[in-house]
Amino acid sequence: MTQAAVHYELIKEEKHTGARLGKLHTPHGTFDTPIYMPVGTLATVKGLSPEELKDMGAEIVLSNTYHLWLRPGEDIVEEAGGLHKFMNWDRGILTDSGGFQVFSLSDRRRIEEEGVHFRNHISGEPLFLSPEKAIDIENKLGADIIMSFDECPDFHHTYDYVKQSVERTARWAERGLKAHKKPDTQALFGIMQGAGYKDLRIWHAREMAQMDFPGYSIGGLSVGETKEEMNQVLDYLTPEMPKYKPRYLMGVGSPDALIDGAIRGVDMFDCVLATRIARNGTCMTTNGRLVVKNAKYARDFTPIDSHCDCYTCKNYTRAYVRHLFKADELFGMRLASIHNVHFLLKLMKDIRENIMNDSLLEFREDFFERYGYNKA
Ligand code: PRF
Ligand code: ZN
Repeated sequence: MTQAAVHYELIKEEKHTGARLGKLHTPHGTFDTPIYMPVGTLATVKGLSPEELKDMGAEIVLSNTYHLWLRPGEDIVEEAGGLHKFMNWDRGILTDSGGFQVFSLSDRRRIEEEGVHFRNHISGEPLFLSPEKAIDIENKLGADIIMSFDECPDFHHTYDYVKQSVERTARWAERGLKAHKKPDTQALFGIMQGAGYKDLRIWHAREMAQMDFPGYSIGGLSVGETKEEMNQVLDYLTPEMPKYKPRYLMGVGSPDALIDGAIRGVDMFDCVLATRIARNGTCMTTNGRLVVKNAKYARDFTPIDSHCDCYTCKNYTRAYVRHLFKADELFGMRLASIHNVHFLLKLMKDIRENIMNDSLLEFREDFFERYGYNKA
């Protein structure tokens, strides 16, 4: 009997919502949930050192099978002693399976029962990825949590298409489970799809629950549907998911979606948004988005967010960060990235505190009001 690599401990359910407080026990530490995972696609959270991430309180980062397979190649990472050693990060790592990236990055793909034929988005070289191949790469990369290989169809794709796609994704999940060689050190999560079709979503959730994965991912959201549509899916989907297993909402991480996802019982989130917008000078603040490049900040000697105690806000002003962006200085991107990642980590901390106090709905109201989500 093998020991599961990751164990979810349910600590508390919020009184007025579906939100839950939990602990995720992994081979690289125990993390409080709901949790936000910064994205380090290529084994680096762009511009930030592991020490900086730790100082901010990041506990688990996401990396991508697809990208690391293309470069430097999973064999080099394995030779280095695995992803943790390779990138000098001794906390949690989760790898996505490549399924989504194949569909979002490459053109001319051909999906078959066996897997997907597509082209390298950098060189154009023909490539093939299957559930077995994805798991083999993930086993070599060595993340604590790995994903099964899935297809992520458009939210508004036809019913017939999504039905045959989700049935195939269920078969791929089963093949991934069989191919997984390291269940005692790496937890393989099953990904659930079904676009906007309730019966398909629920069918898939039940099918996957029977396969007894140590955790479940909700895929196929934040792919062009409205926020209301996403919340509707979560409303009927999370109650179908195993209660004592972690629930991960893939690629979703705008501040409102973190709160609304947590309210519906999601435990884990990741998103490139915070770091991506930081690199073009957009900061998330208590009072909404702030585009620090704007001329109005040229003589603004206050911090980006006066409520924030990140390294950037403790030491630098809007005027200085604006200057760095105007002068194309790399440090500006780093300072904005530090602030944005810190902002989301702090938001998750606030969410957890408000679950503890059964005050998540009041917190949501207040946050949305100040962030500007309630304005039409
Ligand atoms: N599947 C996988 N990765 C993903 C997604 C998905 O559906 C999404 C959708 N938001 C983000 N990342 N494998
Ligand atoms: Zn800050």
